[in-house]
Amino acid sequence: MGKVSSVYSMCGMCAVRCPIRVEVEDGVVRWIEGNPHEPGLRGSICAKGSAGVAFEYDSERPQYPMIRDGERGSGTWKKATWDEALDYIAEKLKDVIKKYGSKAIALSDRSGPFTDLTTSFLKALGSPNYFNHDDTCAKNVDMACRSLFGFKGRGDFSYDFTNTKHIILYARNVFESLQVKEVNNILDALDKGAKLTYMDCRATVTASKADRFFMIRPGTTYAINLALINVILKERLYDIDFVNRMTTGLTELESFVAPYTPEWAEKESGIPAQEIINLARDVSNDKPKVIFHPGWMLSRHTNSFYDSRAIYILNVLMGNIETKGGLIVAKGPADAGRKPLNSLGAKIPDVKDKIVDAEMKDKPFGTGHVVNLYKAIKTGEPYSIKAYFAYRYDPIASLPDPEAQKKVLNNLDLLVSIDVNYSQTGWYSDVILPESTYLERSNIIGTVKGSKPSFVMRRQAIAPRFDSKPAWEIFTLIAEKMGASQYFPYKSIEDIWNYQLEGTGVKIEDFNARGSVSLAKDPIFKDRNELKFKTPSGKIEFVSQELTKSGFESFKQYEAPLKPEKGKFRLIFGRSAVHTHAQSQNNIYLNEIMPENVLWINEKEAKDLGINDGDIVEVSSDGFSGTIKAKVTPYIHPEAVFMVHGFGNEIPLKTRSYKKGLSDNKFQIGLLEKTDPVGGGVAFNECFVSIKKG
Ligand SMILES: Nc1nc2c(c(=O)[nH]1)N[C@H]1C(S)=C(S)[C@@H](COP(=O)(O)OP(=O)(O)OC[C@H]3O[C@@H](n4cnc5c(=O)[nH]c(N)nc54)[C@H](O)[C@@H]3O)O[C@H]1N2
Ligand SMILES: Nc1nc2c(c(=O)[nH]1)N[C@H]1C(S)=C(S)[C@@H](COP(=O)(O)OP(=O)(O)OC[C@H]3O[C@@H](n4cnc5c(=O)[nH]c(N)nc54)[C@H](O)[C@@H]3O)O[C@H]1N2
Ligand code: SF4
Ligand SMILES: [Mo]
Repeated sequence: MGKVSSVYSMCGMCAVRCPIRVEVEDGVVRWIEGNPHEPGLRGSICAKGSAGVAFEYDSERPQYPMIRDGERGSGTWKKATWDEALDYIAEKLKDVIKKYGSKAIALSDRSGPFTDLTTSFLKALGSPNYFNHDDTCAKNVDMACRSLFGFKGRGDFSYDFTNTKHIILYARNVFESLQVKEVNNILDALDKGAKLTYMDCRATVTASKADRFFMIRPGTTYAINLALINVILKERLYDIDFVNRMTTGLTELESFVAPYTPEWAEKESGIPAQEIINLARDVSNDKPKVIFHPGWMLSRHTNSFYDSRAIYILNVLMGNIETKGGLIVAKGPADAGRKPLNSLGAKIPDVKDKIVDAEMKDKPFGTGHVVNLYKAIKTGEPYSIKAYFAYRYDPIASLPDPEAQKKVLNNLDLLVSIDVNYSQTGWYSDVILPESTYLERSNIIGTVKGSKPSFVMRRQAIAPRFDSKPAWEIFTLIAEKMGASQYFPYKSIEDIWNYQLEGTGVKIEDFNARGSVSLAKDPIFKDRNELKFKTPSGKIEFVSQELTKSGFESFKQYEAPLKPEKGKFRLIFGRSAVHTHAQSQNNIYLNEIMPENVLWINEKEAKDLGINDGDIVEVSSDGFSGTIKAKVTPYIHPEAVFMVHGFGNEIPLKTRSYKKGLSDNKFQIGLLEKTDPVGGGVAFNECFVSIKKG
């Protein structure tokens, strides 16, 4: 046996970024497990995390910088040195700046604990145009959270699953669309007798573990929520003292929900009125130790903002804010009496220009919506965007309608993808810059908020296998070529770490023992009756001043979702426990477990269409169609069909997944511009398809 070392780092197989311990022998990764020092993790990782070894030793990923050598998307590339590729980028950027100003440069990334690097990079170039993926994920939830609590988003709460008595999940498939720590905590709670209520249009693994499962009509959770609030207020089942003390707008809420009875909700959702009443009474008995999880999936209809808002309101009515077993306000370093990390952008002058969607007409609540970035690229309004970096982000695979997107992206003078895989966006770019993998690089230090805030470090475990670079170096080199090296003066990751940690009392060596540094000895709890929220009133605003000011209502009348015509179905989607979005389908292990997706269809509907389990069926929407195997099952609502997202790869260099399965995004034609009008989230679920035997 060679020399074995152990490195604490962070998994990179999905955006959850679980803490890991990596075992390295003679420079080769032999073993990856969950960081045993992390109490919630207890050494576990998921299948995708374990398959990190297969990802690392795969050669079907970018191995050197590549510059397009043909039409966009033609798939013909020139191998380039880093100097050539970065010179090419710098030259284009300088041209763009000369013609349109620095604000014509945009970047989007996956968000998370390391965005200080990308936002500071843009600041150094003089652009305000930073975006993340959230319009396609949980933007409506974030905006709902902001409207009630004044918080930035859902991340300002953590959930105390371990101590809760009742968890209510709305299309939040926790056991497949997973986060390892959350799964462990929920299983612990269930072991201790907590109840689980789950609503989905389909019976998932999570449904199989639930005490109550509602197979609900697509798009109707809002009806259930309005009826729950109705019962809870009418029967005075809420935490009266907390609500009176901490909220504004209760009277308005009461009169708004009055017509939304359980009997009415039954007609909308298909869930019996008595079940809704029972749920309301049951959770109220368990309050405040209950968690209504605001989920993500509710983010994908046109009523999702108000639906998510209703879920937060239910939490508040339970008085579960800042209580054990409820929603805990996430604490940052300052709450622990500690100095936060220095921002890499702290010494860079502020950018004068406003982000491109700040002055758009008909825009949703807040700014930084990536769909608005697309609008600006398309129309040049309110000003032109001509250069776009997609860093750790694959919009062509994750926003609707790839073909419509490509037309928009053709307006760019420069499109750069910085990725560890060949992504769909990379394949359409002018330049692909390969980042070193999460096992081959270190990141800037990140802050993780929670009841015990901490600083976290992703640390290089092995040398890069190919001619790749870590993001911090890529952005430093571009800044240098753009004449902004005074703002990015770093020569090594240690330079960056030392600068970030200055004055915090934490040193680089402090991460050696367990990979992170906790900033508080014990969980920080505040007195829930003394909480000051970041809303204009300092209270939880059922009637939101900020919404009113932006011209939006605080309560939205229910509108029934469209019912598909005969022979048509609403296309819904979600994850598998063994894949990450569109990035893992070519992984040699994960591909073996799940090489392609199938189409779930209700057995009665299938029978009418003459479709048997395992038949090949044709799925079509507005001019696009494809074939896929049918999974005929009683466990999906008859109005919906379902497929796992992320398949149908069209990049020949990924040979194992090439043309396997179908991409849900391709059916979502016209949805690039269909969003929740207030939250701004993409209304992916407004997609209808026809099915026939193939
Ligand atoms: N139709 C449809 N659309 C969807 C969804 C759906 O289910 N159906 N899901 C939505 C949701 S919830 C989300 S969050 C988004 C996700 O959409 P994205 O954020 O685009 O997806 P990811 O797979 O997280 O990763 C994006 C890219 O990052 C790359 N990457 C991974 N690790 C690294 C790294 O260490 N460095 C670099 N530079 N790149 C890396 C991956 O190879 C991938 O190309 O998609 C959304 N869009
Ligand atoms: N294995 C794995 N885990 C992941 C990820 C991954 O890629 N792979 N990605 C992570 C990310 S970025 C996210 S956002 C989360 C997503 O976590 P979730 O939102 O929990 O996951 P999804 O699988 O996208 O969707 C959950 C369910 O929504 C249901 N659904 C669809 N439409 C409707 C509807 O109208 N009403 C109701 N009631 N249900 C509906 C689908 O049937 C599906 O089972 O997962 C995270 N965890
Ligand atoms: S959930 Fe799995 S893939 Fe995602 S970071 Fe954790 S171990 Fe890695
Ligand atoms: Mo997501």
